[in-house]
Amino acid sequence: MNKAEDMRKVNTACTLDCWDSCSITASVKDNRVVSIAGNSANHVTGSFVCPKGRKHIDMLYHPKRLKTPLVKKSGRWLPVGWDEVLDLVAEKLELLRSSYPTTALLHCRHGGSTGLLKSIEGRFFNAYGGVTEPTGSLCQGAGAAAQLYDFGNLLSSDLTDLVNSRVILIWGRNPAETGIHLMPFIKRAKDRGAAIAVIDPNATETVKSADMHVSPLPGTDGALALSMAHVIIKENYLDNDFISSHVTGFREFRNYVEVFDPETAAAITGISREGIVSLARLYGNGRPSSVLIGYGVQRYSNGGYTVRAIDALGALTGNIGVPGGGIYYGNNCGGKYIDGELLSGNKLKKYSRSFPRPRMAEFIENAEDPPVRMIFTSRANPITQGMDSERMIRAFSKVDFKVTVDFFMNDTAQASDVVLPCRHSLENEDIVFGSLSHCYINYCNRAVEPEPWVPSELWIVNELARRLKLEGLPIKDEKWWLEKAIAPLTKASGITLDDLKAGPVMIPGVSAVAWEDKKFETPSGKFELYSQKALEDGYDPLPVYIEKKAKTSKEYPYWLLTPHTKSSLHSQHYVFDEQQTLPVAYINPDTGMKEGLENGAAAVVFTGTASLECRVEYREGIRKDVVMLHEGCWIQKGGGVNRLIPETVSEMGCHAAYYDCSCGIKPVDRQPGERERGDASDIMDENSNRQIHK
Ligand SMILES: Nc1nc2c(c(=O)[nH]1)N[C@H]1C(S)=C(S)[C@@H](COP(=O)(O)OP(=O)(O)OC[C@H]3O[C@@H](n4cnc5c(=O)[nH]c(N)nc54)[C@H](O)[C@@H]3O)O[C@H]1N2
Ligand SMILES: Nc1nc2c(c(=O)[nH]1)N[C@H]1C(S)=C(S)[C@@H](COP(=O)(O)OP(=O)(O)OC[C@H]3O[C@@H](n4cnc5c(=O)[nH]c(N)nc54)[C@H](O)[C@@H]3O)O[C@H]1N2
Ligand code: SF4
Ligand SMILES: [Mo]
Repeated sequence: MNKAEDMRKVNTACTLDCWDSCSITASVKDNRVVSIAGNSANHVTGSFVCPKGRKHIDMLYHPKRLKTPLVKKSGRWLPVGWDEVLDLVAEKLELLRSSYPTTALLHCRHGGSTGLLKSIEGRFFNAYGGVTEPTGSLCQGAGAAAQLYDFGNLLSSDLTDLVNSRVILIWGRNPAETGIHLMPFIKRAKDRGAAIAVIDPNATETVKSADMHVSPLPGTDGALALSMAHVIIKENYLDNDFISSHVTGFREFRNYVEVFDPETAAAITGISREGIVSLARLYGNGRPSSVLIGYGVQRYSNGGYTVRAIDALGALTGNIGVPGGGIYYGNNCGGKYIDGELLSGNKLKKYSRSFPRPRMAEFIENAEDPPVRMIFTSRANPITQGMDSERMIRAFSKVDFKVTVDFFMNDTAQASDVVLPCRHSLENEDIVFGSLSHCYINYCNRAVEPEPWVPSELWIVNELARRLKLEGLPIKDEKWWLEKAIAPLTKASGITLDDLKAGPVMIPGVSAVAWEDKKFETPSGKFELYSQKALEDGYDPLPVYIEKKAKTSKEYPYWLLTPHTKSSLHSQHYVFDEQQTLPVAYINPDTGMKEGLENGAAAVVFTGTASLECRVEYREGIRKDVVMLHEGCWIQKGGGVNRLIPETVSEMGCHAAYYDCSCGIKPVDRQPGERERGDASDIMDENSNRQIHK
């Protein structure tokens, strides 16, 4: 057999929690993935995969990938067999169930993998009796709540439609680093003459592709948008037909924005009067204009109103539901074709309890009736990625028994009592749908047979269900679950699992232009500038401007921004960082001069919550009142920016207001002989670092 015949190409998808959910093809030889390429059958993600996508191979074969279940005994990790560990976990579950309502268990899952079947634990825990689960969001919840008030759903046009735009505002979003497949569409629009403006207090890679960079004071974009609305109304860039047929509350909104004249807004946002007027004119004149709203803009305690104010610009100018005119934020296309109840098993639960996701540590500390006695974490790294990491570590340490399912000994695994390894998406059958960039459903065909020691999450919960004699979780294989999960799709369109296996399939009936029919899913059927529903929920019915919670002061004169880094999907790719390196704090060179910090100097960033040693890097173009550190680096590797950030919640959507935080920065004041930084060992159990692999 020659080499070419040995190589197999397997259709699958990138399961990282990224906007793009790329359709990919894995080349496999001798049961080993040798390369990963984009699958051009997906017209949005095409043949390109980003470095993180290619790194799935290194993840799969990483020497530190967990090879066996580990149990912490007297502070040391001991490898144990699967039967032993599952007996132990089942025994703890049995004990908990006999002593408390099952809500004494907190199930923390997040976006580690977007595979549909990975959520089967939801059904397991509901069959078990119903457990404590998070509500709200660490990701896009404030803006999502806003869009539900305005549009009644989250829909975005196909990215190809951007080439019809004459103006594109990229607002608090950084696609060049966080969602790369958008960039070719931006470029195409630009080549056809579109003007591109980026609104971001940071000088990102995306800014380099723009014609205009507007850099507001963090968390003041609501005032900027309302002032643009003021200009749009005053200078009559309105689409009166759209407003009269499809918008509620224009009069009330017009009255409200009267006070947001550009002078007033300039004082709030730090953008000049002229800057505000020209941005409003650019957008208003565009026809059609699009806005790509990112998630950075809503990680504030006023983030929901901010997104509502930006949405309003589309409604005033009729840039909604027309080719080239759109407000892009999220995309719920396809959800109705998946049987959510099947995988969640919501109807099975006897007990239920929820807590606000951004306040997980506080909840664990204070929960009563029952207290939290067990935490089961999967596809999540709450200690590194949740708010207030040190508080989270303390909260974890108070809970009797913690189980984490993961590939690696990350910070959350380290703070657990049992760690269970699991399969990578290249070793699993699964389905990925719900990309924010396109409306394809991807089937993950199993690329390689896993080592016998790596079970799927499905197998793990099946084994636990068998031990606990749970009736609500039938012991079935992947095919059975996936076929049932897509039953609504098959019923509506005839698309079967075999069709999906053959390559990416476009969700049927999705219009390339979102809201083309102007049938909004709000109570009135219109775009709601005035939302009665918001009023009933305790909010202002209009998109109003409220100030964010955090304040700068003499001690904390800077805004701490902690956005996502290009090189890692959250904490996941920091597994490749062997060395403990200081996190980088990006500041404007003028800020460096002012604080006595040279480029490359060691510095301490401090907030009212904690401090972190880092290395300064000058960045031209970043606001002078901003200190920027990327999120994601593990605490055990010297990172942990979320140690600095208190548990702060947005006004709507119960969302983590990570960027609503002020800080100071100063040179390191180290005594001779003192170690380079106060690293994680002061807050993490040093023994848990010692891992034994047999
Ligand atoms: N490489 C990589 N890609 C990723 C991820 C990753 O971790 N790494 N994560 C994925 C996930 S889960 C998500 S949610 C998305 C997020 O994707 P994005 O929304 O693009 O990313 P963020 O880093 O949240 O923030 C975007 C920008 O908002 C800016 N920003 C912060 N505050 C303000 C403000 O007050 N006003 C304005 N106008 N801008 C502000 C930040 O400076 C940042 O450049 O990315 C996804 N893609
Ligand atoms: N400061 C600050 N903090 C932030 C943000 C910010 O902008 N600033 N952004 C927030 C956002 S948008 C998000 S989405 C969250 C992300 O928060 P998380 O989803 O908790 O973050 P990840 O680092 O992606 O951790 C996912 C874990 O899942 C594991 N994993 C991957 N695949 C699988 C699998 O198939 N099975 C199992 N069991 N585990 C798997 C990975 O190894 C990793 O340890 O972080 C939030 N945190
Ligand atoms: S991380 Fe995002 S852009 Fe990269 S391969 Fe995965 S889905 Fe595609
Ligand atoms: Mo996210």
